[in-house]
Amino acid sequence: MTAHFEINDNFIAEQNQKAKAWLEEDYEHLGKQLQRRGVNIEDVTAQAQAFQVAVPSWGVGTGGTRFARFPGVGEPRGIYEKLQDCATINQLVRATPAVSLHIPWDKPQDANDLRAYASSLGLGFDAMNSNTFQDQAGQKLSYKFGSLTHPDRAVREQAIEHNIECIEIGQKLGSKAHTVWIGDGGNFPGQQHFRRTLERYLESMRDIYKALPADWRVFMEHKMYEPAFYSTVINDWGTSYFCATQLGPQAQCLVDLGHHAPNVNIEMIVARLIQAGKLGGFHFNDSKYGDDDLDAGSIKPFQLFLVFNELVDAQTDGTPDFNPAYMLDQSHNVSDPIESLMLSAVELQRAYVQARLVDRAALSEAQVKCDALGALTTLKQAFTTDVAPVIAMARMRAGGAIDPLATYRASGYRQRKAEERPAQIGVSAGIV
Ligand code: PSV
Ligand code: MN
Repeated sequence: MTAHFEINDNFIAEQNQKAKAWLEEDYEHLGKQLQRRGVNIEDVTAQAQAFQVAVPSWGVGTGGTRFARFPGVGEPRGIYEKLQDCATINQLVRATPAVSLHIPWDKPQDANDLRAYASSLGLGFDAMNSNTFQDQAGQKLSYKFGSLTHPDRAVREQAIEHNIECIEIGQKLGSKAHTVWIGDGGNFPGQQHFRRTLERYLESMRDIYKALPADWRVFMEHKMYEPAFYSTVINDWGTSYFCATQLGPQAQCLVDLGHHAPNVNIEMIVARLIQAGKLGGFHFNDSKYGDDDLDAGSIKPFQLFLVFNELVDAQTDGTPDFNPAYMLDQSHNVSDPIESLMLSAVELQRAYVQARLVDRAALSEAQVKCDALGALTTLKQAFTTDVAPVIAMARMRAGGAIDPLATYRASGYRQRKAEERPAQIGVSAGIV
């Protein structure tokens, strides 16, 4: 079945026509440059085309900070409209054919119908996400003092039930993984008994684990702080790794780049989790100070490259059962979410392609010879290679836009949606 897209394919082809001659010239030049390094550009373009990252259902709405939300025009008003926007992102960048769904924010009334609609747009579903960090209207018991780790068993049971429901919905949607992030933690010393709280987490997670279909994985997402500002139950990768080993082979760790202290060596955490066979997936975004949820690659592109360097190293090494799920998790208060998500997907593709260009034999040799700068320059050679022509060519050949941002803006998509989707009354809080 060919996917239905909102922007006319001929329009994209016309826009591409304007930039095609230059792209071909740049591509040819880069091809020669790579040839000198013994790399065939066509292989790299095929790698770029194979790269995929899932878009978060919640990311296509305007997010916000905890202080305010400034809604944009033509915002999607429900999950069906959100999927339209996700499909438009994929139409232009051709690297985002899956959506990661948040329940209950984007809970479908009829999961089978939603799946059919998504597939008509060329979309599938990646990992599900539960939400026990907020109270929903009509909810029986509050999560104010925790969910899966709450001292009251009844609250824990409610949170477990919710996670099991997410898995059941995900099964209907064709998803194969479930992500658990909890806001549980303490704001004051002494508020929580550290060991008992973690024991309760494991007890709750065991029930969720039992509900997993045999071919599913459960991801635990750690976060250093926020909303709890003194202690967080699943605060770091060590705790997450400990829990994953306690639970069993289907449990793995999810790394959200924004959930670490500012100078933490995230690429090394990634390597450690790979080595332990526990790297489940990513929430990609970028940050300057904390969990800023800025667009991927907007603040620390070298760090992003170094993360991908570890991923590519594991991939090309043939690491067994290496299958991390790639998802974006960012929030938009001042930009059009479609633009931000497109550019983030492109930044990830760029970091991936650059990491594929690392001369691994030269890097190994430098490492063995204790040649620190030889190793660094090998990485820098790959990182400073302008691979834009490769990514643009990959997109164009797949039917996407050479310049996704310019094509999107010229298409008038947002203006059309502003007319079709009149603003809704009511202000929702920012997300964490
Ligand atoms: C928490 O900060 C988080 O990173 C989790 O992934 C949530 O599910 C998501 O953000 C949305 O708020
Ligand atoms: Mn996240």
